[in-house]
Formats: sequence, structure tokens, C-alpha cells
Amino acid sequence: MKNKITFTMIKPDAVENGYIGLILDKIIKSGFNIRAMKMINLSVTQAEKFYGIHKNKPFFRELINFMTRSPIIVSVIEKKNAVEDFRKLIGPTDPSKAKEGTIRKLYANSVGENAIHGSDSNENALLESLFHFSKSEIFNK
Ligand code: DAT
Ligand code: MG
Repeated sequence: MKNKITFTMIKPDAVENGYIGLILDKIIKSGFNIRAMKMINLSVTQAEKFYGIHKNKPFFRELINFMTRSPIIVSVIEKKNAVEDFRKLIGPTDPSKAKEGTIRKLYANSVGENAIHGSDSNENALLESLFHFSKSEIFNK
């Protein structure tokens, strides 16, 4: 596979607001290929592990409550320069600072409920992908 992968989650707010289709359309039209995808309910244990790096932050409980309150879409996507290009496509953590046309500008309402996740490095992209999918689900295609 000559392209790089990144990992994304369409978060509870975006799923609740009916944005799954619009967000996936934007991702695909931006040149990403979907390698693996499923809808799941994140358990509290899974959410605490996934966001373990933030466990001492004041917003940690709010983040775990949010991420576990309704279903999410988890997906591994590929493209040349996937991690960096996808972070550009989604925009910054705070949607009020996001540029026109980015997914967070279009579909997110607040820092805490910001519609979508994108991995921040190639290393985390692989770790986060393997958190939800087996190697063969991602690479044997
Ligand atoms: P990103 O999702 O842009 O990588 P992050 O890794 O710094 O941002 O934080 C992970 C998530 O935690 C973020 O998407 C939403 C939540 N979060 C971050 N900062 C927050 C804050 N100041 N208040 C509430 N939630 C916050
Ligand atoms: Mg992050």
C-alpha cells in the first residue's frame, strides 16, 4: 500500500444531527479511500483508554460522557499524506476557529462536541486503527 492511513470517528453529535452521509461524501470527494468502517457504541472503558492521554484534563469526564452517549462511526481511510491532509480537512479542535469548508466549520457546534476525530500522527493513526480493527480488516484488501 503506497498510500498512508489515518483513523477517523464521526462523533455522537454529528451522528445524532444526521450528518453521517454529508461527512462521508466530503471525505470521499476529498480523495480519501475507505479501507474499513463500522458503527459502534463506545464503552466507557474503551473511551477512557482511547482518550487516555487527556485523563488529567478538566474536560476528561465531559469528553467520556459525550463519546459514549450514542453511536459513532469509526473508520480507517487512506490517501497520500493522509494524516496531515485529513487534519486540514476537519479543521482545528475549536470549530469557531475553523476555516470555511472544513468539516468542523460545517458540522460542529463547540470544542467539546466537534463532530469528527482525525489522528494527529502516523504512529497514532496505526494505534487508533488497530484499537477498532484487525490488521487483516485494514490491510488485506
Ligand atoms: P483534536 O480532537 O482536535 O485532536 P485534542 O486531541 O486536543 O483535539 O482533544 C481531544 C478531544 O477532547 C477534542 O476533540 C474535544 C475534547 N476537548 C479538547 N479540548 C477541550 C476543551 N478545552 N474543552 C472541552 N473539550 C475539549
Ligand atoms: Mg487529538
